[in-house]
Amino acid sequence: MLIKTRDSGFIHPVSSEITSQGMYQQRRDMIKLMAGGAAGAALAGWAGREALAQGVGKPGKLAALPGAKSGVAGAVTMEKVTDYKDSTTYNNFYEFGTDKADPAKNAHTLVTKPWTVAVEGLVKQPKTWAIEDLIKLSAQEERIYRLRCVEGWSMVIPWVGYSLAELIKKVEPLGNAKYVEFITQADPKTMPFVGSRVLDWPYVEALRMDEAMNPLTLLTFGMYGEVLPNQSGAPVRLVVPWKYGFKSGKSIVKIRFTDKEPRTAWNKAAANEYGFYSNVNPDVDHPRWSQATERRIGEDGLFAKKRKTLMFNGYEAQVGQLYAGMDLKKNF
Ligand SMILES: Nc1nc2c(c(=O)[nH]1)N[C@H]1C(S)=C(S)[C@@H](COP(=O)(O)O)O[C@H]1N2
Ligand SMILES: [Mo]
Repeated sequence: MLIKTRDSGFIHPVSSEITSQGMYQQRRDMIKLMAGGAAGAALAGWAGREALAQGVGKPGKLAALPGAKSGVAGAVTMEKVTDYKDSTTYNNFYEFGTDKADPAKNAHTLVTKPWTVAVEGLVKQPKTWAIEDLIKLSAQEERIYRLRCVEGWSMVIPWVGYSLAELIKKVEPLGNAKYVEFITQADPKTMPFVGSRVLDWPYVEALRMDEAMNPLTLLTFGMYGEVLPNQSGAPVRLVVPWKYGFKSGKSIVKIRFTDKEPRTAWNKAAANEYGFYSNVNPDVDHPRWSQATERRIGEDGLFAKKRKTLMFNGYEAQVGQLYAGMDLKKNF
């Protein structure tokens, strides 16, 4: 169901996402029931093919991008890694459609070569980087992060990249730079939903400078030892593991240093629902649903238990001090 937001009058599909998530789960449950039960050979065959398509996971055939295991505190979890097929077929990338399956189907039209990232605003060294040079700026690390979507699902992914702090140090922010804004690609020729009124394009996200400098904030070029597939934000995205997934902008083309808190795409769409900080917090409900639990993608069977959502997505030891003294109910 599409709903109208009070703030903007824009139609935005947050409620429909919840519905499609529910349908996805039902379908998976059905498949498992049919595969296991006495549903007959024909159905079992279909379920088998469907399971294969959903995928027991091997990375695709993209270029290798290996990274050494990260030494950053908290950057590697021992939890089971989400199947590649699951994490690359259940995505939010609204430039390619609002259904979770749309990005995997549609993002092949994204042109990732040539690609540049302009670093601008309040820095001593503004520069437009060719993606090839940006990749080489620092050593690639593999970090196994949880990423939790505001809608209540999560994944565990071996990302490849380096701390955004490496780039920030290189470009030398001026003393008055307080925020970093991430502007992503918005090309109506290659992104079929840019031009739809779902969001105010380009998709923009932002962090406070100290959040951007935190070593956990990953400038990400790959996953599972390969370059990012288009639907996951090729050729470069952010992963900010203690914040709701939407803070992790995909297919970044511009990084701008500012002195004022930037307006972000989801904040513009519904300010009462999506605050600037958007830290994962089980104690602060979204106005339309609880944030206390989550569903791990790949554990969505009929009897799978929901997981308890952790404060700062489990990264409290690493980032809790960034918010000392702040009222997290106000600064949600
Ligand atoms: N450019 C862009 N970046 C985006 C989005 C988007 O729609 N467009 N969706 C965000 C949301 S809501 C989430 S949950 C994550 C999902 O990342 P994943 O598909 O790799 O899991 O990407 C974020 N980055
Ligand atoms: Mo999300």
